Amino acid sequence: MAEQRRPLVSHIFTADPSAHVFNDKIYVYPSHDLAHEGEDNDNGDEYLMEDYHVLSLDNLEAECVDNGEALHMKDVPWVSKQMWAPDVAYKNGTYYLYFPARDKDGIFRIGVATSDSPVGPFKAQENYMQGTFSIDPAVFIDDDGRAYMYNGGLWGGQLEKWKTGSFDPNGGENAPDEPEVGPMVGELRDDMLELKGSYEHIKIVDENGVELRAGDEDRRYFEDPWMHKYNGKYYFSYSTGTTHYLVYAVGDSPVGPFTYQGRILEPVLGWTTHHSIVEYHGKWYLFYHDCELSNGINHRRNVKYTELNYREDGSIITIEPYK
Ligand code: FUB
Repeated sequence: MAEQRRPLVSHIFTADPSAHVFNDKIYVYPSHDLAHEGEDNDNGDEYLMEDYHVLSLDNLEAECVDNGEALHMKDVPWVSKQMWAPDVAYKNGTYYLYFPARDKDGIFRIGVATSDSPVGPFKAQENYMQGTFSIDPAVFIDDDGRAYMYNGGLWGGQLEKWKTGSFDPNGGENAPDEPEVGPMVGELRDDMLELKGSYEHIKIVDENGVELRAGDEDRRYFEDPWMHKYNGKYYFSYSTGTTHYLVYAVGDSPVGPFTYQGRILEPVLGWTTHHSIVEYHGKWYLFYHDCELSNGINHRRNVKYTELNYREDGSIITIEPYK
């Protein structure tokens, strides 16, 4: 391939790409940004997405195909608005689409929809996954077949409103010298439709084993979790939000703790940065978005990919998006 740092498609705006290889093809599950004229704010009100389209590539030289609408908000009984960053997992002949959206009370929850095809159409469950909250689900199936969902996002994503275990509309981030509000992880049931049991905040620690501080904005978790396994280690990666980095932390268990390692991607054009990491034919790729097509309008994004490389010691070589 193909250093493809160009938008994968340009006929629609796309963001938050979750890439997977199914049957030797690459499938990308993005959000579908709408080109409205609304103002941006810290609550993410400008991200008014209503549906999902699945993109696919027969190989990395092939044209990217938009397989059309795979799920629309109107067909999800519990959703009121804002279908944000999705992910897909495959198990036992079924593709499971995980997606966040606001419920009828305006609270972000995680839903799931199923299909027997990787491009859908997907049929949503009647209700959201019980006990889930906040945004940005990413599902990882370990070598032993156990599946884990990672999720959470601050500010518009409401993660900090769940610190007490129930929704507090006035809940805020912790003080700068207190531990960060960590992302969530929960194992999924065998049927992949609900959490199995515990749903806990993940601990991300520094080189001394101390939990990252809420004020450590260059390193603390903001949103956009992803999990991949490389040489037997669990790589938990995420966006730092306010400082616009994609970073990663490594651990020995899929549920953490994870030790902060460094940056994957320097800031891109646009406020948000969001990614996935996938292996294809023995090489690793970072899928991400920026706002190239709209010249920097934060809610009109486009997905891209580039190759991702590791050093001998397993560390990731930081990518400069425009060099
Ligand atoms: O696309 C809406 C939100 O923007 C996502 O959920 C976040 O990760 C950020 O990319």
